[in-house]
Amino acid sequence: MIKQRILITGALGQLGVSLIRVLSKRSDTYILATDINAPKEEIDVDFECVNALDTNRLEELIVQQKIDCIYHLAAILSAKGEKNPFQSWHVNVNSFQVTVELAIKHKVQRVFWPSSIAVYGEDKNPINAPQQVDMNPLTMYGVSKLACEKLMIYYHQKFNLDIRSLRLPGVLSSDPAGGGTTDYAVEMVQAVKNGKDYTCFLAPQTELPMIYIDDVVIAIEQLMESNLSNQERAHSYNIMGFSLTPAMLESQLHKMGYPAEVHYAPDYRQQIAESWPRTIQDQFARDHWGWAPQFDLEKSIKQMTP
Ligand code: AKB
Repeated sequence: MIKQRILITGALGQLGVSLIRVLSKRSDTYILATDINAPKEEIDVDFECVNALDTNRLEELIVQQKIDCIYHLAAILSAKGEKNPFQSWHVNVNSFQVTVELAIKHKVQRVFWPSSIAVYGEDKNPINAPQQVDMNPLTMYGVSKLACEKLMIYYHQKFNLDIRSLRLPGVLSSDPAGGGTTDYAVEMVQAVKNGKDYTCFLAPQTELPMIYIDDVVIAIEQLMESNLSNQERAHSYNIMGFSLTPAMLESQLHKMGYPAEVHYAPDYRQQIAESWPRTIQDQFARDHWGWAPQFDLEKSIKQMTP
């Protein structure tokens, strides 16, 4: 018997692809995946090409499919967003607004939406950045994520919308992200594991928090299934797996027997990375719903298929 009917936006992105792999194994869950692009390979769940800004079509789908849970993943990431900040704001904030408005109107029971470490920016490159601190993000992506974190709290207070969120660091996975500042990590692993030299767009000592995709999916499932108090629901929870620099990744790959060379040519993404924390505190997630990462760097690299 189907207990939950889920709609996912941005379903073909780095997060969506892995989330679908896991959620589609549940026999009691119906999944409708949507994305602005068509899938290149067949996927195991119902799929429809929809722009996450298309209120009318999304509303039809929510009603037709009796959707009771939305994972809103569509977004333009930090580096791509800086090429066209107006579009970045438009897509990131307005698609959030569309999702939330439809969720409230159609009494969707629960919404998941990912925020990002890009919301930080006040204190350049701090170690162990706290969950709550003054924030002045450098990128439009960060500005839009911070605005949506505030909106999330507003809609929860005003309409009792059950919307939950993780503040994600860079994500390592076999599927590429696309348009992010932390993408170098996936690119380097893929190139070097394939025996190809790689030129990294960040400087070797640039330290950032990272996480392996399977840990993200586990965290999403835990967060979505946990009983949170009203106060706890108001957080976009920091989580991280390990901290990483390009030099550490290069050296780990060499240690694991991949000899391809890494070169460094930092570009505009260096400044973005330097505005983000080196590590973040994830104690709230640990205390409130039992978050604990399973993957360190070596285990993550082993899992990643080139
Ligand atoms: C990006 O690099 O833009 C993303 C993020 C940290 O949210 N991976």
